[in-house]
Amino acid sequence: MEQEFEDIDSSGRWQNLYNEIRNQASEYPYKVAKLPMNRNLNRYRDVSPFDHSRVKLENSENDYINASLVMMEEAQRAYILSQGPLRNTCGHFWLMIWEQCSKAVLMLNRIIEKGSVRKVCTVLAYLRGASMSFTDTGFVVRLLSEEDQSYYTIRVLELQNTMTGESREIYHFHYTTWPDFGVPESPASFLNFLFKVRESGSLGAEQGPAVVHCSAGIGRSGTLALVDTCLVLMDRRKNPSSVDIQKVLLDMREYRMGLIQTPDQLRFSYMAVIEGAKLTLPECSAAQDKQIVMSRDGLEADLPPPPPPPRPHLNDNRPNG
Ligand code: PTR
Ligand code: PTR
Ligand code: PTR
Repeated sequence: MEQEFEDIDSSGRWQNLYNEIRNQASEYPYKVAKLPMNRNLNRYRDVSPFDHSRVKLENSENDYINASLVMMEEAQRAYILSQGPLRNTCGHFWLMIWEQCSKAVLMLNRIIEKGSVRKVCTVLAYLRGASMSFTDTGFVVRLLSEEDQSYYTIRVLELQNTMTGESREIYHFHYTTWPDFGVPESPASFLNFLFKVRESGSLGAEQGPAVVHCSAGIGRSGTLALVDTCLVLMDRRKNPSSVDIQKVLLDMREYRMGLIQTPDQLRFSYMAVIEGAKLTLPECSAAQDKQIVMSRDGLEADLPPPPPPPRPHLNDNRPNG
């Protein structure tokens, strides 16, 4: 994979490769997204969930939400990739999290993007510290704790279903420095975030799928899901070099359109998988040296020490998080 990466770099082929992937990606119908009654439930006209993999709300008159279930069977990973909730879809968003038994929300967009304050609203009301009621679907969200790091924040939220009186704790992992159509500052910082998410157990097969969103839920969310799945596959297969990033991306695009939005996001995914494999695959002996270098230059250098888990009893010890 590293050789492949260097070859593509030296021949300047990222744009071509990205175009090829776009051309090869399957197209499936997304008729429900386009129904007139669902028009104002979509953030972008050109980003719709395919009918076959859309997440359906169960306890709602209209079952539509702009979110897709991405199932990577061999890796035993499932993710819900979603658009950033809109003012009028926040209640649906929490309903989905409840019904799908998700343990975490991974938010990869910044609060203000392209200077648009409008994107601030919505799900982020809890950032202001208050509890927030979503009366249309009957949920209340409270902020229980918050740990700020230099480029991400981990929160624990209480999600209460007012219909039943039950409450659950939900992690909110917020990557605060990844611009849309851009890449994170380094593979090390991104991997550090991903490993935090894994440690929480939120991506484990025993949980409902984690909800990953950015603004459209395709560029940055696609990058995270791709890197995570590739690293799981490299770990599970006897021959890690058989993992083909392009093929995994095409597999993922069967479930949601447009995953990875720029050649540079594709290139970044390669770098993150290559670096991540060095950190997580113990059989590579070179990995050990590299890990030390990386933790000095990459991880520890730009990070305060990791926070204690927000709620110890939530932090289970399942392998592979
Ligand atoms: N729908 C617009 C588009 O397709 O470009 C973009 C948009 C819509 C952006 C709503 C933000 C919106 O947000 P909010 O309700 O979060 O302010
Ligand atoms: N029509 C929008 C645009 O091109 O700006 C759709 C869009 C927006 C697509 C953001 C992807 C975006 O990035 P992400 O999926 O990372 O939020
Ligand atoms: N804003 C995006 C764009 O115009 O580039 C919206 C988009 C979404 C474009 C999906 C293309 C998409 O699919 P694909 O990347 O497979 O062509």
